[in-house]
Amino acid sequence: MKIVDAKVVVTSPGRNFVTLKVTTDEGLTGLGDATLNGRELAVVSYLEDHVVPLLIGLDAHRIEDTWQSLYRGAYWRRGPVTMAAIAAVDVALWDIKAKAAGLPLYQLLGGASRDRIRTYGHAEGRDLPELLDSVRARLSQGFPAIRIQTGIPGLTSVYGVHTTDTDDKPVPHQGAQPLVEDWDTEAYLRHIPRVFEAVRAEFGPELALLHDAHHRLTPIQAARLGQELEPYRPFWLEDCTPAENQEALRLVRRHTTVQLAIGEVFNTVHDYQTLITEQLIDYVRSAVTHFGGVTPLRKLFDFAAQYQIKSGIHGPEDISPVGMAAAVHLDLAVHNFGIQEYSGHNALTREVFRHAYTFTDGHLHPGEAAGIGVELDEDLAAAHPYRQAYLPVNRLHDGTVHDW
Ligand code: CS2
Ligand code: MG
Repeated sequence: MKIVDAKVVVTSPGRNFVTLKVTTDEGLTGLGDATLNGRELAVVSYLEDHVVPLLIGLDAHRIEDTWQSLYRGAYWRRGPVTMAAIAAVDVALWDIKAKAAGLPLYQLLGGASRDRIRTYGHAEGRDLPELLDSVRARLSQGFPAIRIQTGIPGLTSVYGVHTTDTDDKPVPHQGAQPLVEDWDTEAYLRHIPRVFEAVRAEFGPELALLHDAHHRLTPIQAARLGQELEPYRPFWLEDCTPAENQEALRLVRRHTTVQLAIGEVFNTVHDYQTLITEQLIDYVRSAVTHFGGVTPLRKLFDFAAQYQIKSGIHGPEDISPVGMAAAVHLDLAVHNFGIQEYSGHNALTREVFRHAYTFTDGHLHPGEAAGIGVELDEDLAAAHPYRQAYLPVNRLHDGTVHDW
C-alpha cells in the first residue's frame, strides 16, 4: 500500500491545531497531530518542506522503518519541532494500518489491558472559593482525580487559572506578542500548602489531588514543597523543577516521598534516562504528539515499566482530539498505565474533529472504530484559519525572566 498524498491542515476552532492527513493508493487515509503550542508554524514548515516530499511513494505499512528514516535521516535529531512532525507521520500510519486491519488501534498494540481509562481533570480558581467550586464541578463530571491550581495572593496571573471556561475562551494567548505574567516563588510556596489544607478539609482525605508546579522551583524549593504537602497526600506533584538537569531530581527525591510526574516537554527517551533508571520519578508525562508518536512512546512505557514507573500522558486542550485519540488507544493497551490528563475540547473543536473516544463518568474509552477513530471535517477546519498566539512569558517582580 503506497502513500500517494500527504497534506497539513492548520485550523483554529478556539485554539490552533496542526494535523497531517496521509492518503494511500488504496484510498485509506490516516490522521496525525502535529500541534506544538506557540510554535505551530515551525512544525507546518518542517512537515510541508522537509517531510511530505519524502513520504510520497513509501509503503504505508512500514511504520518502524519510516520512523527510523525520519529520525536518523534528518541527521539533526530530537527537539520538539522534529518530534512533533515525526509523531504526526507515525500516528497517521498507525491509523491507516489499523483501518486496513478493520480494528481499533489498541487491538494492534496488544489489546485491552483494562476496561476503561482513569482520567484527571483541571480545577482552578483565582481564589479558594472559586477553586472549591471548580473541584465540585469536576466531581460532578465523575473525575476520580483532580488537578488543583489557584491564583497566588499578590500575583496578577498564574499558570492554570483561566478567567473563563474552555468553551468560550478566545484563542488563548492570541496576539503578536506573548502575554507577560508575574511570579513570586516565595508567595507561591507560602500559599500552596494552605490550598491543599483547605481542599482536604472540604473534600476529605480520599480524593486524588494533583498539582502542577510548572517548572518554576529550584530543586531545594521543590523538596520543601514536597515535604510540606506530604500531610495532604497529593497524588502527584508535576514538573516541580526544570528537569533538563535530570540529576536535580536526586535532591528532591532525598527529601520527599510525594510522587513526582515529569516529562510533558520531553521528546525522546534520552530526556528520561537518569530519571527512569534511578527511579527519580513515578510518572512519565510525554504526549504521543510531542514524543514522536505511538511507536516511541510505547517503547518508553516499556522501559519505564522495568522501574515500576507508570504513564501519565499529557492531555490539555492544546493536544488535539487526534493526539488525544492516539493516547487513549495506548492508555487502554499498556500494562503500566497510570492516569490520563483530560481537559476536553470546546464544541466547535469536537465538530472539526469527530472522535470515537468517549468520556463517561471520569473515564475514557477509545471506542471500536477502525483506526484511531477520528474524522477531520476539512471544510469546517478551513473556515477557522490559524490565529497567531504564543504561550505567556513569566517575569519576577524585578523583571527577570522566569520559567513559565
Ligand atoms: C500543563 C499544560 O496540562 C499541563 O500539565 O503543563 O497545560 C501546558 O501548560 C500546555 O500544554 C502548554 O502548551
Ligand atoms: Mg504540566
